[in-house]
Amino acid sequence: PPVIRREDYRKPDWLMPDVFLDFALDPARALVTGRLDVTRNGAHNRPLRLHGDGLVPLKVLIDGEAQADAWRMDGPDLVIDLPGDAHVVETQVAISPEANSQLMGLYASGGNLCSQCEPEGFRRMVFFLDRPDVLSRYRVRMDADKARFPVLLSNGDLTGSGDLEHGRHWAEWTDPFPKPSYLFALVAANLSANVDHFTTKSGREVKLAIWVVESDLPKTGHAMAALKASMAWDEKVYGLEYDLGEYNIVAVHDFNFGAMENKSLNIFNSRYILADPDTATDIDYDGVSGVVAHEYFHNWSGNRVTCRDWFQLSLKEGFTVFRDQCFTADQGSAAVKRIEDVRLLRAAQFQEDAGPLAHPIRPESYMEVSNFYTATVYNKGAEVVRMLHTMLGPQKFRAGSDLYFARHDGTAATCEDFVVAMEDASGVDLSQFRLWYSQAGTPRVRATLSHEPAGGRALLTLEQTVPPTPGQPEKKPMPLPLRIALFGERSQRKFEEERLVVLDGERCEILFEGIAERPVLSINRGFSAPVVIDSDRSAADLAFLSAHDDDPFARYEAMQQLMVDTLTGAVATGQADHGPVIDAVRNTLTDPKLDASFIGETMLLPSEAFIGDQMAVVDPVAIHKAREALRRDLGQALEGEWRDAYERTRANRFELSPQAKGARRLRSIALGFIMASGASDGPEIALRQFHDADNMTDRQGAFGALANSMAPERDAAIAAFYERFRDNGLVLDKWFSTQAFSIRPDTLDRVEELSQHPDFTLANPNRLRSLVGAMSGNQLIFHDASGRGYRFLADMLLKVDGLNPQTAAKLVPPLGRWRRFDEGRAGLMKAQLQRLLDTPGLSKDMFEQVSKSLG
Ligand code: DPP
Ligand code: ZN
Repeated sequence: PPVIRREDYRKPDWLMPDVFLDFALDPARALVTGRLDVTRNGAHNRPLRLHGDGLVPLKVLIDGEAQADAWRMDGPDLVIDLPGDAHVVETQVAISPEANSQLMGLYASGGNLCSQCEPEGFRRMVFFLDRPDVLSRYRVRMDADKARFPVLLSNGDLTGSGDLEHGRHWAEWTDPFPKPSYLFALVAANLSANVDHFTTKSGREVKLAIWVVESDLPKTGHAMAALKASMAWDEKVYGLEYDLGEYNIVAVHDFNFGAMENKSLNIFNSRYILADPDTATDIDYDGVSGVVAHEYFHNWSGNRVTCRDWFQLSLKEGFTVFRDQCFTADQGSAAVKRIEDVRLLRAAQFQEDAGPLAHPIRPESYMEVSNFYTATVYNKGAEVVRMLHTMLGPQKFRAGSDLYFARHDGTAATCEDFVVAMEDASGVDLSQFRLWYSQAGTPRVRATLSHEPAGGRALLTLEQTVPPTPGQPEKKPMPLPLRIALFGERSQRKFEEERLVVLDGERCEILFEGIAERPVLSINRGFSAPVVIDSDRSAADLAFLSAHDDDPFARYEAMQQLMVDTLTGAVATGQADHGPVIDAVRNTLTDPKLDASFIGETMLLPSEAFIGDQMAVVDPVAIHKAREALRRDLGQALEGEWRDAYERTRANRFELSPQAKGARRLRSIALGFIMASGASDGPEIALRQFHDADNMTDRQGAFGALANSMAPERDAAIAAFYERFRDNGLVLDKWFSTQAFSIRPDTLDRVEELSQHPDFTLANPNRLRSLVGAMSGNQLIFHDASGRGYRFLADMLLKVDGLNPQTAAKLVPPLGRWRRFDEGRAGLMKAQLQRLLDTPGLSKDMFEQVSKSLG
C-alpha cells in the first residue's frame, strides 16, 4: 500500500460549499444520491477526483446531464473532467448496510441503521471529497419504512418530515455549520429517547436526547447528567457555549471506537452510555461521564475548529482528552484521576513509544490512518497540552485557547496553529517546545541530589536523554517541566515552596540553599512531564515520601517506585526483602487522614506488564512469581489490617460519591489481599460478597478475585454470573474478559473454549476485545512459553481481518513486543507475525501494523 506523508500535503483542488444527500434507506439495499456544488480552488486544470471505497456509480450527472465521456473510474475513485470553475455534480450508488461488517460507512446494528465516518468511512456511502479540509453545509433527506425505522436523524436541525406511500416516511435535516465529511452522521432506528434540556449562558434553549432501546431508558440518567455537567463546565472553564437547538446521542452495540463526535448527533458505543448499579461498575460509570464529556468538548475542539489533515489528529484528540481529564478531575477526586491517567499512559503509551510502532504525536507518515488513533496521539497528546498549561499557567493558557478558537473558528487547522496561538497570546517562546510534536520516544531524566550539610546547600543534577525510535536515531533535548520539592528527613517538612524547573538542555544543576538537614527529593510532582525519572533514592527515602509528601501523586508514585524496585530486585536476584513495602503499605492503609479512594490506588501493585517494561529482557514467569510472593506476604503480614479495611468499607447504601466509590474500591482490593494471604475463608468471603452485592462494582470485584483462584467457589461464581446476565451483552463482556484475565494455569484452555461459546462473536468489537484483547493483555498467559497465546491471537486476527480490518489491526501490537523477550518467545512471536504477513489478501490496516511490528 502507498505511504502517505505529511510533507506532501496539498490544499484541495476543488471545494464543495454546499451538498445535498438523499438516502432511500433499506438494510439490504440503500440508494444514496449526492448532489455536490463544487468550485475550483485556485488556478489549475486538474479534474475533480471524488473518493470512493467499493462504490459503483449508477448515475453520474454534470450540471444535470449525463456526460459519459467526462468521467471515469480510477481505482476506487471517480474522476471527472470539468470545464468551468463551478458545477453541480450528482452521483448515485447502491450500498448494503446489513452486509457491512467493517462498521465503517452505513451499517446495521441491532436492527437499526447508523453511520461511522471518521476517518474515511464517508467514501463507503457516496462519492465525495472525503478529506477533513473540505468543509460543506449539508442538507440531508432520507426515507425509510416507518414501522421499522420510526426515528430518522442527521446533523443540525430538522427542516422537514412527512409520510410517504407504502408505509414509508421521510425527514430532512439541515446543518448550518460547515463541516468535513468525517463529522457527518445518519441514524434510522427504532429507539426511544431520554429527553432533557439545557439553557446556555446566553439563553439558548437546547433539547438534549439520548436514544436507546426502550428497555434501556432507565440506564441513561448518568450519561444525561454528564452531558449537562460538561456543557456547564465548558462555558465556565473555556467560555465555550453550545451552538445548535438540539444535541442527540444514539447508543449502538456494534461500534469500532468508544464514541463519535458527529456534529449534534453523537453516536456511541453503548458501553459508554448505559449504566445502572446492577450492571455497571464504578469504572464503567466514570467511563460514561468521561466519554460523554469528551465527545461534547469536541464540538469546539474538533468540530468548530477541525483538522487540516489526519496528521493533525492530536490537535483535536490530545486537546480534547486534556479537556475531559480536567473535567473529570473537577467533578471528583483530582488526585485519583491523575493517578489513573498516568497509569493508563504508562501501560499503553510508554509501551508504544518504546516499540516498533513508536511515532510522534503528529506522525510523519502512514499507510492507513485508522492505525493512528493511538495512545500516543490521544494520551501523550493530552500530556503535551498539559505541559503547555503548566508552563504558561492557567490564565495565559486560557488566553491562548481563546485566541485559537477565535482565529480558527469554522476552519481546518494544524497543530502548528495551536502552538502559534499559545505563543502569541502568552508571549512565551515555544520554538523548542515544538519538538514534542515531532520527536517520538519517552525522555528519561536522571536526577542526582547531593547535600553539603556544613554550607546548608543541596545540589540537584538533572540529565535528560531521549531514546532512539524507528526512523529517529538522533534526538534533541526537549523542554521538560518538572515540579520539584525537597523534604527534610528529620523534620518531615518541605523546604521552601515547590519549584517548576524546565530542563531544556542535556544537563542542568539546581542549587538549594538553607538546607540544614538531609533532604529527600520529590520530583515530577503531579507527573508534570511525561517522562521516566531515574533517581537513586533508597527504599527508606521512598517510604518516607509515601508517608509525608504533600503532593498526592508524588506520594502514590513513591509507593509505586518502592514496589517496582522491590519486584525488579527480586526478579534479578531471586531474593526479596518485602519489609519496606509492608511497612509503607501499613502506614498508608492505617493513615486516618487519607481517603479510601487514594488508599486503594496506592495499594495496587504495579502490573506485571509495567514491571516487565523496567527490565532488559522480560521474564513473565519470574515477574509473576515475584509479584504473587509480594501479594502473599502483604496479605499475611497485614491480614488484620486488610480485614479491618474490608469491614470498615462495608457500604450500606449505593451512591456515586467519591467516598463511596473509594470505599468500594478499597474493599475489593482488601478482598484480593485476604485471598492472597491464603486464609482458608478467603474464597467463602469472596463468594458471599459476589452473591450479596447490590451493585456491579462489588460483584465484579469478588468475581475477579474468584476467577484467579483454584477454589471450587470459582466455578459457582462463573455459572451464577452467566445465568444472571446472559441477556446483557455489556455485562457478558465482563464475564468473558474476567476469565481471560485470570492467572490460573488453565486460562489458555478456557480462552480457547470460550472462543467456541455460543455467545462469542467476532462481529462485535466489544466482545472480540473482551476475549482476545484481554488474553493478550494478560502477560503471564499470553507469553506462555509454548507460544499458544501467540498462535491463538494470530488465528483470531486472520479471521477478523476479513470482517473488520480496523478493529483487527488494533489487536496486533502485543505481538510486536518480541524484541523485549527471550529468544524462544521472540522467535515464536515473529513466526506468528510472519504467518500473518504471508497471508494473501491481508488488509492494508493489518499489513501496516504487522510489517512495522516485524521491523
Ligand atoms: N473522534 C473519536 C473520538 O475520539 C474517535 N473516532 O472521540
Ligand atoms: Zn476524540
